[in-house]
This record gives sequence, C-alpha cells and structure tokens, in this order.
Amino acid sequence: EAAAKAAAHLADQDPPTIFDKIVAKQIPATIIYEDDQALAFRDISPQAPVHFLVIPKNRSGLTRLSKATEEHKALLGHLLFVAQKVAMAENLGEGFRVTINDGPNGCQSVYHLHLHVMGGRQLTWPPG
Ligand code: DGP
Repeated sequence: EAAAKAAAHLADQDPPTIFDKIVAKQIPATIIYEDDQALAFRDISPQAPVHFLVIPKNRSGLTRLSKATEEHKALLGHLLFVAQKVAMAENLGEGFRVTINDGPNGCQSVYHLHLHVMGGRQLTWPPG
C-alpha cells in the first residue's frame, strides 16, 4: 500500500511522454493489443516486418527498466507475457526478438518503459 503510493507519487513527477498520449488516445497509434495494464502498438519506425511495442499503461515510475523496484515485478512479468502472446497473434512462431533499451548507452529515446518485439525476417546477432 505505502509502496504503491510512493510509486504513484514518483510517476506523477515524471514528465508525460508521447506514450502517455497514445495510452490516453490523444494521438493515434495502431493498437494491436490492450488490457487493463498493458498496451501494444506498432512502432512508428519499424526495424523489421513486424515491430511493435508493449508498454505499461501506467508507468508508475518505470521511465526505464533500471528504475524497477520489487513492486514492479508482477507488471514486468505481465509485459513479457503480453509480448509473446501478441507475437504469436502476429504469426511470429518462427521466432522473434524482445529488446528493452535502457538509458543513453542503450539508445533509449522515450522514457516510458517499453518492450520492442521484432520479427518476420531472419534477425542477426550481435545487435549494433
Ligand atoms: P527507444 O529508442 O527504445 O526508446 O524506442 C522508442 C521507439 O518508439 C522507437 O522505435 C520509435 C517509437 N516511437 C516514438 N514515437 C512514436 C510514436 O509517436 N508512435 C509510435 N507508434 N511509435 C513511436
């Protein structure tokens, strides 16, 4: 209870992101999955034939993965579960990649936690 309040307070202090506007349906996005906690929509700059993002509707302090606390564990698990569920619905049974960019070195550009899910072609490794 106290931890949830602290997380909500922190979230209030984070500036709104473009993804908050997508959650609020204030700007358009191609939404392909939605539940009470998560939203999945197609990336505006796809790096693979299928490239979508999975985000928590309420960031609750999760501007980036490295801000995660014990209270976020269930939400993080849920986002990963949604990633594979939507990947299967997108016919990515041959395989796909889930990526989370964290911070400057991780090339993160939107500070609202998001999972990239990419597939639909042979991906290569290592990434850049
Ligand atoms: P990252 O670098 O990990 O923070 O990735 C942010 C991703 O978000 C990037 O692949 C492009 C995508 N993106 C940024 N703005 C928008 C937007 O307004 N709509 C959609 N659909 N995707 C966006």
